[in-house]
Amino acid sequence: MKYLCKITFVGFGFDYWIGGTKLIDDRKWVWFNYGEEIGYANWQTGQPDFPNVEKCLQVWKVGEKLEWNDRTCENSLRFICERYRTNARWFDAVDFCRNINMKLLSIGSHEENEQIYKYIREASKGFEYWTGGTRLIDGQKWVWFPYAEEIDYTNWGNGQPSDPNGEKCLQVWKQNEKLMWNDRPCDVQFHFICERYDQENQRTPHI
Ligand SMILES: [Ca+2]
Ligand SMILES: [Ca+2]
Repeated sequence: MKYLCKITFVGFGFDYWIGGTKLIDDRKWVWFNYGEEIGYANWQTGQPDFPNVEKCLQVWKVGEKLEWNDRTCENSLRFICERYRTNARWFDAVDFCRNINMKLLSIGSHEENEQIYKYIREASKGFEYWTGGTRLIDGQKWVWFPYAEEIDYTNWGNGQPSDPNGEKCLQVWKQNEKLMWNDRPCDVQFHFICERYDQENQRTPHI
């Protein structure tokens, strides 16, 4: 099961993640979804307190108020999230997801393809997205990065994949009200979606 979300306000009880982070350049706090620098801030007294390890923004209940705390991103960032308004080359998208301990989206079944399509439609941020699919290893075999799992379910658009020499990364796009797949050159910039690693599948990445 994959979880789809925008990082806005998710959490349990009185601890909530909000979409602030300084993962982008390790210095500025920005709103994750938009890359905008955070203007208003409501840090709890003494926070932020661990600038080198706590790089995501949490809010929590302090007395009767909601105050801010920097916290390690790994703690409970459990959701697949999209970085809006940002296009990136495939390798940069891989790096970005890795920096937040996630990986680029993989799609393992028709149901997942439909689920992602619904999410993309509702998010309305664009209709061309990188996934973690690539055939960079030998130019032939399509695998999901980073585990190099062979891709078995596919949903190629008409005439795709079209160029084994120049198009080695897997993009999904909206075509005739469906989410179709297309091989594209890895250095083109698209939106992208990161997802969490499967809990059941904690093997060491080997690409
Ligand atoms: Ca803190
Ligand atoms: Ca193509």
